[in-house]
Amino acid sequence: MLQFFYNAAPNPMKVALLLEELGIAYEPIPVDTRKGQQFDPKFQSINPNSKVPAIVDGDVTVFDSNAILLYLADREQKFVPTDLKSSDRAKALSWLMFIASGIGPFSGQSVHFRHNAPQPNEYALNRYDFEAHRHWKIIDDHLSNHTYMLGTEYSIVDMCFWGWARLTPYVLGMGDKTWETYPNIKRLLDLMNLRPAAQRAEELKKQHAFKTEMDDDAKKYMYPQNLRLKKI
Ligand SMILES: N[C@@H](CCC(=O)N[C@@H](CS)C(=O)NCC(=O)O)C(=O)O
Repeated sequence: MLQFFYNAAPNPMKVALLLEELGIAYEPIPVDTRKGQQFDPKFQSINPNSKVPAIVDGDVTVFDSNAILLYLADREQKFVPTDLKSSDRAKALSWLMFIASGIGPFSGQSVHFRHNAPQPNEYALNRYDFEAHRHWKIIDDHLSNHTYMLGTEYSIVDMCFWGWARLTPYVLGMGDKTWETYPNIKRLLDLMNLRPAAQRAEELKKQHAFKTEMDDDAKKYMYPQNLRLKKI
């Protein structure tokens, strides 16, 4: 059975949603990153980047969330434009990479400097918050005249959007005001949250008891760079 290495963070949740949409049988395997399980050599042989998600599908191992989305959608020929030369396929690739290389990293750093950094750092927060907003505005503008990210068809690009969009009020530190600024993101998010697969994906984490405390031990695993700064 396909093994799905995950936790409840945005990148694994994209893949949980696709697995649920496809109805593929899978074994969810928790990787508790606050306990340092991402550094277990057995897991590192699956993902040398020591991050979730990753999957093992028979002889095939795939890590990095959007690579997994594309692999599974191609394998099943569902939720992705399959004509490799088509404009729709090119659009899917563009948006997948945009979310992987822009939305994800800038939102992640925005969360870090807003909520987790040991000292306030106005310069870093301003930079990442600015870039997170800039990227989310591009998505919001795009969704002002597209029902789904690729137009009329629901696809893995929407699933990849969903993983992060659920957290934008936290990412941007704006709470419900987020939706006044980004109403089109809210529209698609609400539409997707109605999907039974999205609800099952949200329920998945209840099967496992992930550590919730961000204590010193968790910080050691999550922010190993702090070791270089003696005073933190
Ligand atoms: N580019 C990767 C990023 C994966 C990633 O950053 N995963 C986070 C959870 S969303 C993680 O494993 N964090 C644990 C850590 O950084 O130690 C992807 O899209 O899968």
